[in-house]
Amino acid sequence: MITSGWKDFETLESHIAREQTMHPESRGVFSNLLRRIGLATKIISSKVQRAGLVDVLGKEGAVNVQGEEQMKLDVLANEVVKATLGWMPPIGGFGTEEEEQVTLFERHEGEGQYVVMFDPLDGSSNIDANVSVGTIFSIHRRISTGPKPELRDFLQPGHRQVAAGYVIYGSSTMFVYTTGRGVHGFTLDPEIGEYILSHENIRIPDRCHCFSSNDSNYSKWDEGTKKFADHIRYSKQGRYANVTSRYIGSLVSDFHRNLLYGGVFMYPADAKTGKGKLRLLYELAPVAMLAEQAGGTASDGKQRILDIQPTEVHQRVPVVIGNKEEVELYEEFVRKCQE
Ligand code: AHM
Ligand code: MG
Repeated sequence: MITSGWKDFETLESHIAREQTMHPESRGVFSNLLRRIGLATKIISSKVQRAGLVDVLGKEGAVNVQGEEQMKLDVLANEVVKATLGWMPPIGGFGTEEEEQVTLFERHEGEGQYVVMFDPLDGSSNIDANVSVGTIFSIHRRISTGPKPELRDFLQPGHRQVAAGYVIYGSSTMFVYTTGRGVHGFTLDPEIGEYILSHENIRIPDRCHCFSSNDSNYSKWDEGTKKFADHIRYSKQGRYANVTSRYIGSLVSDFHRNLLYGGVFMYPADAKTGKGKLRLLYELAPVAMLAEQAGGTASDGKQRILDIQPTEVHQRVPVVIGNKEEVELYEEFVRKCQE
């Protein structure tokens, strides 16, 4: 069908090019990088879609740096990301959930300005059941100046990200990203193989429609967290009159749904260990940037996720993310219970 207006056909490529014109000093290096991420995710999308047909379902037989069993598709997605991006001169280094060490490249002068972090296939424990999974990315400009990046280039707080986003492999494949100028979503048209702008300037609706957490962990939460969860789910009053529980167990999918419907997602700390499950650098910082750009926010219960100074690449932190009102309410519940 031919629809009217050039905007109907705005592709990820043209959107990135238009964004680039907002930065007259830009030489297109960063835009190329984003485009290339688009390509990597198209390849992963095709693998995910054919997963039942080719031998990529099931466990790889190895355990990753997190101590988690790797699925074959985790390994495949990681390889695709590396092969598609590793050679690019603007990338000084990258880190992924699947590898303990970050990879550093020695580039020519004036190159290697960015470091990129990925969760190549988030939510992959769901993959054999055909549940939506995703790829998450985070891009920082390097702060070191030598020929090779250093660890501190990766250990930057999330508010310094120059771009972040995810791709959700669901009933359709969507690329959602921000460069700090709003959140934009593109749906992959499988017939032409292009991401087409379908969700311009996404804003999280000002209502708490969904409450998302892994409820089987309830007994492990601290008092403030339990009270907050009970209040949102069971008070059935005012703003929470129509709240509903929704949890997929795939961060990208849970976050994406709440971004579009309004609500709050949390993966709080285990009260005994004080530790969260989700990883700061390649899971939470990117989605926190998207949340803020869409009018929401994200916190570890005490401070903004984007203000946390990372200390290690695979650091895990607790999180509550979604509408501002609920995230602030969570902080208040936690504070009151600690007084
Ligand atoms: P993964 O990166 O190994 O897939 O793990 C992260 C996933 C998130 O997508 C999701 O929010 C969370 O783990 C679900 O954890 P749980 O199964 O404990 O509810
Ligand atoms: Mg993950």
